[in-house]
Amino acid sequence: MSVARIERTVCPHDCPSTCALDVEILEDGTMGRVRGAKDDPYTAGVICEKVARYAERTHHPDRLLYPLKRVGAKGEGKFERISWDEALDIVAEKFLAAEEDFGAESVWPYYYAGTMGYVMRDGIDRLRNAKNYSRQYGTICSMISWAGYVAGTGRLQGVNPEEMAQSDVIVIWGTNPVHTQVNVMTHAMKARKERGAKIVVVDIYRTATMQQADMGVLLKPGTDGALACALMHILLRDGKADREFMSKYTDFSSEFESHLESWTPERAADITGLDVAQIEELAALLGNNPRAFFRLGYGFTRQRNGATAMHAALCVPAMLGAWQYDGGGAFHSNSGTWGIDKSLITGSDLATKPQRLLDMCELGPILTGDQKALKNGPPVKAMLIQNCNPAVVTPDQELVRQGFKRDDLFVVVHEQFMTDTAELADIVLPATMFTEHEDFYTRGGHTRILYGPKIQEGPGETRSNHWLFKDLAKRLNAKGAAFEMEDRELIDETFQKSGFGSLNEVAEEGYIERADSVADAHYRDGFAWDDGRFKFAPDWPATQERKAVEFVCDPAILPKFADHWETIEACDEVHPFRLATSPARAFLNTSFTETPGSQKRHPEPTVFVHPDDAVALNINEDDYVTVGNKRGEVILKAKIFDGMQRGVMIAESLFKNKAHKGGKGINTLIGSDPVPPFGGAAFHDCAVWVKPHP
Ligand SMILES: Nc1nc2c(c(=O)[nH]1)N[C@H]1C(S)=C(S)[C@@H](COP(=O)(O)OP(=O)(O)OC[C@H]3O[C@@H](n4cnc5c(=O)[nH]c(N)nc54)[C@H](O)[C@@H]3O)O[C@H]1N2
Ligand SMILES: Nc1nc2c(c(=O)[nH]1)N[C@H]1C(S)=C(S)[C@@H](COP(=O)(O)OP(=O)(O)OC[C@H]3O[C@@H](n4cnc5c(=O)[nH]c(N)nc54)[C@H](O)[C@@H]3O)O[C@H]1N2
Ligand code: SF4
Ligand SMILES: [Mo]
Repeated sequence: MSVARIERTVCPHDCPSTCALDVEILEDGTMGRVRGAKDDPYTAGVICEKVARYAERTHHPDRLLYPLKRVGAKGEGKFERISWDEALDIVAEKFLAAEEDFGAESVWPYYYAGTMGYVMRDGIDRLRNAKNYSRQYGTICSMISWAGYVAGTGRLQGVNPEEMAQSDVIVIWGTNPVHTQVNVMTHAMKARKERGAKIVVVDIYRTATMQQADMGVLLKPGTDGALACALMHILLRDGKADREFMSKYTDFSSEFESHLESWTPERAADITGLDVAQIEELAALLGNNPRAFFRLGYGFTRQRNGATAMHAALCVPAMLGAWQYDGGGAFHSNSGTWGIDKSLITGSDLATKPQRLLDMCELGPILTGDQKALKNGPPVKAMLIQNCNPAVVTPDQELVRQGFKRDDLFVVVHEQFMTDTAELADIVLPATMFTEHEDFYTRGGHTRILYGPKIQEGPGETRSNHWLFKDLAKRLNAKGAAFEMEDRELIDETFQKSGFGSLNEVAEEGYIERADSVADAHYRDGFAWDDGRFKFAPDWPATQERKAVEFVCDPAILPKFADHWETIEACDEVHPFRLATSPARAFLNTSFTETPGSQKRHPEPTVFVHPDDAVALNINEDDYVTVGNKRGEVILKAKIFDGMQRGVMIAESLFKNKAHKGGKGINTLIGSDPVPPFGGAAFHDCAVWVKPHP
């Protein structure tokens, strides 16, 4: 079929690239090819394979098209079609009853980043606030890394990734951009081609990204702090630390210097499993090329010491004085820089009572009545779930599933597909996709705010999240200006309140540029603390004040200086292996687990096993193995791979739970204990036993 028109929009997924897209709309109104916009400087015409095939997802035969009501037992998957009116009457009745019997806090709207659009993602907070429902502590993705980064710089902001074009060394640390944010590679490769920049990748397995690197640093999970400290030890020892920069721009002290004296490369080699020679080689490369760009990912922070590891890694460019140079410095996320006035969308002024804050990662303990996790408040009796698939993605899955099966819990899931979570619901409502509604998006990995218009009609009786909030607000008697607005109006007002101009103006341009000046991005007038100094000695209480976060530990237990903190889930005789659940290339969390192209790339859940471990365990290629710990057991297919240290296992995730033999998904093994200092889940930090599956 021929192409009727090409529309410019934005990828809505939770990926730092937030690509600008050119979408073909065919004669019959369906979606054709999706391409990366060539005129967008960050996308530069390149997108990932899963979104290039987006038509498979939009026009998937399994898309939810009508509201459904559960008729079988919870989780049995038996539903019947009902009307929207009937569905919403039931939802309203259950929510009002929970509020009446157990108080407003017994209702817990739950969401995450299935769409990153502000209107469709964050609008759920407006309903929450207008009704005084329980709040959600959004820890699942970036809480740990945020904490570690801000502890150093004072602000979640860094050097524009396009500056990689001017770097001499690019250190890709704890992220696998070939899988998770392909545009980092575009810019890194360009720097290599044009100016011979060296690419270093620090990871715990030989990822597709590491395969393209000049130097792969393959360490043991949760040991990045030790590597960072040894690098700093060598820089000081060899006179390669920029003392002038440090004295002007950091809190560098003789006390910190003596702390680093003990961090010899030998000590770090012992902990990281690296060779002393390799640590020396990396330190020399950096010391001789301080125009170094540190692209710090999320992956290495999904450890119980992740915040301190992020902080320690971030200290290396500060000691090098890398920030002074164009193309030098660090970047993790720009989420601290948007300056969007979200108050209309989230109804931040609507709440009339304090609402308890429940940790989304503690969903299992919360639903199974753990009083501490419930903050000693009422049980959760009703939930609206959007943009999230917690029955797979949250830790401590046994508890999560047990909780969702409670007969006295009412759950409504608004979804595009019959996910594992939807299957456990009482009411399932069909949702539109990004091309079928209006929204705007920010770029965690870059500097622009992008507008994404509606370019297609949604199929069947799909409705947008915003439509649902408006309708539910009426039935629940929730009041707030934005419940009366159409999505376009809400975007327009939000842009104007934020000082970005009108929606029509932005739509014309396509984006809003929010890049800080080069000087600000490099902190040339000082870091974002009162004294303008980068902190090698973090002030955690001051870091806490930068965002509405809570300590989950006594701050006194945190290391005083950049350090390796021995808090990861240690191996023992029963659990001799360390498992990480690094993202799969063609899935995005559980999104795309339904599309044929992605399923072809990832036919079933696997685990990489080191050849020597395989021999010791009597496991052969493609054997099924059981991986377990005190939280449960999961069955995976073994792939023998020499790309990690002995004792490390990698299960590229996340699959549907039922894609696993035995029906238990990978997060069965992961703990929900909140990671210090402010919470989050240690998805790649897990001690396990492994044995052949009979
Ligand atoms: N294809 C695909 N893309 C995605 C996603 C996906 O699931 N699939 N998820 C999206 C989301 S929500 C996010 S937040 C981003 C996350 O993207 P990233 O920042 O890339 O973070 P992770 O993917 O969690 O992990 C990155 C790498 O860290 C490694 N790692 C784990 N533990 C350690 C450690 O202790 N030290 C070091 N050095 N490395 C370690 C993992 O092996 C992995 O290769 O990606 C987004 N993009
Ligand atoms: N083991 C392990 N677990 C992990 C991770 C890991 O690396 N390892 N990564 C963690 C991370 S970083 C994150 S961010 C979380 C992410 O976890 P989730 O946010 O749950 O991400 P997805 O699994 O992609 O689920 C998003 C759902 O939103 C739906 N959706 C998309 N757009 C819309 C919309 O407009 N309206 C509605 N109503 N629904 C929509 C999609 O169909 C999809 O089912 O998972 C975490 N879990
Ligand atoms: S998932 Fe990431 S890389 Fe793929 S199109 Fe979306 S923003 Fe770009
Ligand atoms: Mo994430």
